Amino acid sequence: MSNESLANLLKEERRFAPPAELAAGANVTAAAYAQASEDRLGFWAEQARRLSWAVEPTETLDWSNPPFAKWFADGRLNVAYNCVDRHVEAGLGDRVAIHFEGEPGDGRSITYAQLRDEVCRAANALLELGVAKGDRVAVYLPMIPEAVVAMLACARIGATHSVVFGGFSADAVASRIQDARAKLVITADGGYRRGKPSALKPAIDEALTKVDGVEHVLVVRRTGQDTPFTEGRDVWWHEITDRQSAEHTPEPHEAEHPLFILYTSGTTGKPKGILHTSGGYLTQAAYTHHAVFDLKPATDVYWCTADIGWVTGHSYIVYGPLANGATQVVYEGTPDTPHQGRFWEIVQKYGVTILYTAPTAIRTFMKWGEDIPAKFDLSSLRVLGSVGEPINPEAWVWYREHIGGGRAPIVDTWWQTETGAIMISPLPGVTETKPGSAQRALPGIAATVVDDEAREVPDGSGGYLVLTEPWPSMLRTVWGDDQRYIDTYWSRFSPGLTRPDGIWRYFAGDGAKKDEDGDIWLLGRVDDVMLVSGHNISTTEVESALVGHPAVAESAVVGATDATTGQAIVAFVILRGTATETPELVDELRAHVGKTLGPIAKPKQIKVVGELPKTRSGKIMRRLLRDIAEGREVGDTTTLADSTVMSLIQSQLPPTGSA
Ligand code: 6R9
Repeated sequence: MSNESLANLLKEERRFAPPAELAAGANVTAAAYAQASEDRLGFWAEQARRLSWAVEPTETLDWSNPPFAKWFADGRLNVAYNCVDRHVEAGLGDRVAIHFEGEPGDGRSITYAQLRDEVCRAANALLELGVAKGDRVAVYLPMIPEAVVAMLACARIGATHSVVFGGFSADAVASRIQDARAKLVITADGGYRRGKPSALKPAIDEALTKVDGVEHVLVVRRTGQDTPFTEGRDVWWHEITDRQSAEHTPEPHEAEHPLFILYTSGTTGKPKGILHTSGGYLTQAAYTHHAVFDLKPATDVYWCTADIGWVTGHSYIVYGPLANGATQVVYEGTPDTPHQGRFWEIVQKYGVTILYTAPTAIRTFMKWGEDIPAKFDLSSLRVLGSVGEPINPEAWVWYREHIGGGRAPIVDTWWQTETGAIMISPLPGVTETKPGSAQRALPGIAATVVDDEAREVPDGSGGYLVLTEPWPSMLRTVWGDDQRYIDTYWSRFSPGLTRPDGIWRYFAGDGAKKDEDGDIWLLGRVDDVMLVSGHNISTTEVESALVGHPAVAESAVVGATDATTGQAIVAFVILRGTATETPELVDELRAHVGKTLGPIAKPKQIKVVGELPKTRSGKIMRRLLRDIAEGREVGDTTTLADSTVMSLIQSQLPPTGSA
């Protein structure tokens, strides 16, 4: 990448001030930035006091052996006690912790007192099954309350959980169980997806033919479908938990005790087991949930639509919200079952006030049309969050307008499995927001954009996003592979490795630019930056320009090898329901990109398709589209949410070569 820039083409002039009422009563004001920059460690020490410690920490950060951090190392706490018991002890036992909404329409509301009892019973069951502090437990469950209970039961007894997304195949589960050396697996007979029961347990049975060391499989009954059972190994969740005591004394664990491992797929190589520990992780998950969503636990109804199998589910369904005593919705299923208004029906039913979802979902709702949310009462919504990918300005504006009623501020939250919690985001009562920008590092967080030589770029330029100070919820290592931790995240821009300036810089793998105000715009993974005739152009910016045209619902842009320009821009677009594909429209789209970003960014080819290849967490897999654009056989599709998408796309396209 050349020094001068990644693309810095997109001009987005719209600005939205925080609503006055929200600003007046906001949990966090602009003063937090100043306070944290004066005394960063003091700021985090203060945030750690949101938690209940059995032994208060006296140390904040130990960075004597970088890049291996210890936070609050001499403190001891129990994470499950912090998420559940302490709220009951504070007299909030009758507050609803979880409104569970099953896909078939069943549901139950679980109070903090009930959650406490369930977590204690599950913890006692794990102990009966021989699970001890330090053991690893794999969790492979649908989005049901038992998933939350299972994670908290592990945390309570000091077992490290490794949640594997319920959509992953037997092989993917097997490699994760093997790498973590899990002793127990918690699964279910199945879950409901798209209106039908979908089996889970058979994948575990298959996975366990390939790995050893798993002593028991604990099986939640969710769908009641026929389920093979291995005598002696498999145990029904309800049978074992029903006979347990609802009392369990939470033992305090060290702040640096491993809380969980979560595997990130990565584009190459075997999945990395990202390790998170207890005190620092919970501190930042709780603080950011309080600050970024302005959570008022007594009155808000919060809903994060992520799956528990992703980091967003860990930090913003389980640990952050529960540590803060929130009332939240947990929904099992898909957004279009039984109809395309299901999300909005849920918002209306529970009076959801804070909604946290992903750009891929928002673009899908745009494609379905605004008349669908318009049928529901969404007036309870007061803060809207976005996570997972850069959000295109047009999708941002649509979200604000058609879901947020033109009032609710949007917080575009940048973070990663590795960062554990939100790092860059507007604050809803403080920030004047800009559609498409995550804007500014949160109080206590240091982020910037550097060039190839690790020099900070001036405002108005692009480069690589780096984090320049350790943070409480940072990953501690890659499970079992310290060297890979150093190589992947720290070697590119840090001292002793490649730089003499003494600053440790965490390389996130994302391209970014700073605008004239110093606000940060994320430009996608650096692998997704195109080099066209010597200019760096980000796929994100071209995609946003396309989505800015009224005929386009979604787009994915790749750089294909080109003899004259190095790379040529190839765009795949999904049209909105009202538009039809014509050569004139394709020309118009190309001209529209040229007008928005400049002629250099005009796609050489635009291909109209019905679907885009996405991972199960909704990220577009551009690598597969590059295979198509370059006329290669399509590579590994095992992490796609829907494995048939690639053949569908190919069948919709004319033979390679034509636009
Ligand atoms: C939380 C999560 C991390 C990658 C990250 C970046 C992309 C996430 C984003 C965003 C732009 C945002 N990403 N949030 N890009 N704006 N608000 O998604 O974790 O699954 O580990 O993915 O997602 O590329 O590096 P994870």
